[in-house]
Amino acid sequence: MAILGALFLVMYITLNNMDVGLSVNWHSFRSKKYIFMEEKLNWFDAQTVCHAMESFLAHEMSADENSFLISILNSKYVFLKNGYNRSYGLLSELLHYKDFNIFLLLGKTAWIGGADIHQEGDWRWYSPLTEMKFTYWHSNQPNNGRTSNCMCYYKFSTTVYKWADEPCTSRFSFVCEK
Ligand SMILES: [Ca+2]
Repeated sequence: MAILGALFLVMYITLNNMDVGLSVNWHSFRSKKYIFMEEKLNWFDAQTVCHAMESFLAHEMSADENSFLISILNSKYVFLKNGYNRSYGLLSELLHYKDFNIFLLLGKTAWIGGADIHQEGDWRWYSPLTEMKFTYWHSNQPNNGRTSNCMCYYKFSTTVYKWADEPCTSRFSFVCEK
């Protein structure tokens, strides 16, 4: 019990001395740049925020671009800052903060720029409206008909990220691309 108490005390002191201060950055992959936004917005507001940053929700995705985004999603961590606030970062960035070793793995749903708003079942990249040449739907997705017209990365129980359809009014984190 004493050991457990000491462990909690060490954790408490560590948390209260953390000041990680990570900033959110664009991640480059070949000619594209991606940013992972932690704010939870509906699909339309997410697209508006991307536009304000001269970008779009991630779109026109190839197989390797999709793999890159999933690798980022799988390595996303939340750092605990001063015990209460959160600061987000990537596992690779953690290497720059060797003193900080307490973090939680995030399992996040994130909007990307696919939708079938214009015509049910005709999934395209928005916008501009572009044909979807590569797809990465989960085996039973899209499965929600007219209720769900927007696309996201969803972490399924098999612990893999795949594409899923969700109601556009749901509020999720999102990925912009420029
Ligand atoms: Ca639909």
